Amino acid sequence: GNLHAQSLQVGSKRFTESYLLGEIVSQTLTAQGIAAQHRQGLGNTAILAAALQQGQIDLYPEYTGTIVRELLKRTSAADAQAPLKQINVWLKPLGLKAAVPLGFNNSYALAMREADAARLGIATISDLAAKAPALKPGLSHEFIARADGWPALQRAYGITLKPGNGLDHGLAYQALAGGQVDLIDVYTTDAQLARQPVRVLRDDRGFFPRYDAVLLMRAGVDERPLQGLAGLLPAARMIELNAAAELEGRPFAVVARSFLGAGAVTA
Ligand code: PBE
Repeated sequence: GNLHAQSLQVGSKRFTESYLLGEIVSQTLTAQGIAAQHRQGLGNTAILAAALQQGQIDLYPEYTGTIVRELLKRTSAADAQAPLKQINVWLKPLGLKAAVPLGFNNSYALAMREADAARLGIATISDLAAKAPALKPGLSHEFIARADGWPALQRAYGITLKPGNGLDHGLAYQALAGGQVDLIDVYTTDAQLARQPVRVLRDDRGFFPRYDAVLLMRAGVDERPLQGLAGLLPAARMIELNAAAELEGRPFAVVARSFLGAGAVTA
């Protein structure tokens, strides 16, 4: 076979945390003598899922809520809380499995500038819906289009705001700080959340499912060499790694190497 066929292809989505996890996974495999290549930032969820099903990649970091809502298209509230075992029953007909829960939840949330939220008295998404302030949303492209994103959130809460133009998640905090937009979707492990005066609105109706980070792979991939990563990343640790890459500008591979080198995984 060709070079690709001989080494495991690890994919990642186009945001800081996914790049970092892709590096952590590929370095963990390599450290155990398993040839692996990281295909970085291939695109959004739909692109990664298609690449996996078509065999262009063998595995990539994904999130339970994303698997249930976006890949499996299961809409019930109960399904969103399904344990990994149940998720794997649903994944099996697709030739896929999810394994190695990494230890953190990275949920979508809505956020505003702290000053606006305080002035308008908005603490929850219900407050946002009830007060219907004239805010300009700056939502990420994927969030606007996803099954667990804006249209369903709008329906669940009766929000009347129009979503406006989409933006790249990497630019959202800057656009919020600069006043170009007033309401953004955030990921709860974003490094910038702790560094900016933003208020994350409480999801008081429990709209968002859990988004526990796991590795999604083709059914034939052996997850055992990666089992050492299970539970190694509490949210606070993931946020630190995201900060090292995004705020301190350290290369993904370097951040991943120092995490693994700190005795994170023993082969
Ligand atoms: N997440 C939260 C999403 C984006 C926001 C990381 C779970 C995902 O990549 O599916």
